[in-house]
Amino acid sequence: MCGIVGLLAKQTVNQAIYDALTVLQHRGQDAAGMMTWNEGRFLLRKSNGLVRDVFHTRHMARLKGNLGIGHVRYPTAGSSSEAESQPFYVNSPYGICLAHNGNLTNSDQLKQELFSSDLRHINTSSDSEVLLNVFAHELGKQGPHLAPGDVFDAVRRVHRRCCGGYAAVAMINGVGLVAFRDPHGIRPVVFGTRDEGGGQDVMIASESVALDVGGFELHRDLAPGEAIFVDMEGHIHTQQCADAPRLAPCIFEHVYLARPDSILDGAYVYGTRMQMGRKLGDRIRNEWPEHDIDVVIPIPDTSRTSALELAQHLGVTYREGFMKNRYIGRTFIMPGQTQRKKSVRQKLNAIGIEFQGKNVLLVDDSIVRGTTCKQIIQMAREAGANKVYFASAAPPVRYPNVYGIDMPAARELIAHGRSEAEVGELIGADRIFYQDLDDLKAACREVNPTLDAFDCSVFDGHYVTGDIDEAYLSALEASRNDEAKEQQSAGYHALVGTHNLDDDIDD
Ligand code: PIN
Repeated sequence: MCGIVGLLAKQTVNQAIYDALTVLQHRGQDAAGMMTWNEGRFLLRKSNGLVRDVFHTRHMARLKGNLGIGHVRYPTAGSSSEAESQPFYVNSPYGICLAHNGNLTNSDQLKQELFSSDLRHINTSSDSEVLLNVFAHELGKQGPHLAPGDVFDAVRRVHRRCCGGYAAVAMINGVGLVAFRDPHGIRPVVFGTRDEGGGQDVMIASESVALDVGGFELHRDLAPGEAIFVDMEGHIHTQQCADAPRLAPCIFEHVYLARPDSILDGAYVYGTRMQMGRKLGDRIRNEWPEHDIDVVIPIPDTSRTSALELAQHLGVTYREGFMKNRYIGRTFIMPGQTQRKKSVRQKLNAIGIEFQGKNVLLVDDSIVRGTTCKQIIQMAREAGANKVYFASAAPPVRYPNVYGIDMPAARELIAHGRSEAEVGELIGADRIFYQDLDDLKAACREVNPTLDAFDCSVFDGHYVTGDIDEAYLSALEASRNDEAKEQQSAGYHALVGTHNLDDDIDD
């Protein structure tokens, strides 16, 4: 997953984009980038690392202009090389740059088409470069003077060619800011405005928190298949560009990916997580009315909201039994299993008095690979717990994600092909409780009753785009399991080491 932002303002945008990227940092900590447009030229700074490490004062000073886009990346397709950090740029037609969150599921086929029919070369393994080139090619079919309708026609053809989950923001040299969302609205994107006195500024971002920090008023989410075009005067144009749009947003955004203070598709994530806690509490009480749980302990941070509600609903004490080192990155989001394993103990420490002699119910947002929760259960035992029960606010994650979340190999998922009880045993829990999938959907609908369908593929193996088969999943597994990614990454770093001119030419 990644975070994207676009801004057209009456004043320099670099600081506001930087601030927005900082609040979207949870969506990707592997690389960051910003491209601004100033007097007919694009200015770029992108590199591996956190936002605060990528942009130095000297870069910011050179990122001039009142129009810009930004990106934070966690790699899904392709490697984690600097060459594949975003935004990407193409010089024809007009000069376009683009930042993308999601994953194209027909990227290989598109790449071939781009080369043989559209005469375009893709120089990385990133599907975002593919998306940009498809958009550029389709835009090139419109006349030399782009009207809003021309931009929307191009997006319409992008939707016809591209499959998968994608939310993208782009700048067209001298024309304006564009964003579009895939016809199922799998990945989120919102927009809003602020009036600083000199006129209207428009921001587009993955999550509403980015708008909050900049003082923007949230207008709404882009509808599935919809595009927004902001012209150079700041006028907003929107149009539905998909033939058969149907909202089915990724439910995992509510489980874990999004910040709780974001509002996605009209649902406060904080609220959906509270409901998840209630539903799970109900399930535990129904399954085990005579339970002997002494204390509910969240595994920080994401599960706190659900765990607190779960405890209250169950009538059990809630306690903070783990302290988190806030200066360490999220475990889930680091590339490579070796790194993930190593960081758990650096990240969390148990507070002995909350565990000694007690039957504890640990709550996490989800169980994905099962490696960190196994270690955490072990830590709880070492801290003196009597019984250690484990609750997941999400159902078992059994299937790979193909829409931009890094869960590519089924065999890396602990619940793949296993029962709930088998997972409990493997992670060393005395008893395990999972959320029911219908309850998870209901939790989101309690907050926004109009949310009808979701992409729940990681839980039920049903891929809403309808184009995923076994062959696709096997190929994905081969190219994107942890081992393959570690190797790929090493190769790219060596290449970048000799060819990276970023500091010289771009910033
Ligand atoms: C971590 C959120 N959350 C913790 C991410 C662990 C799965 N993992 C998904 C649980 S935080 S494992 O709150 O953002 O810090 O199943 O792969 O072991």
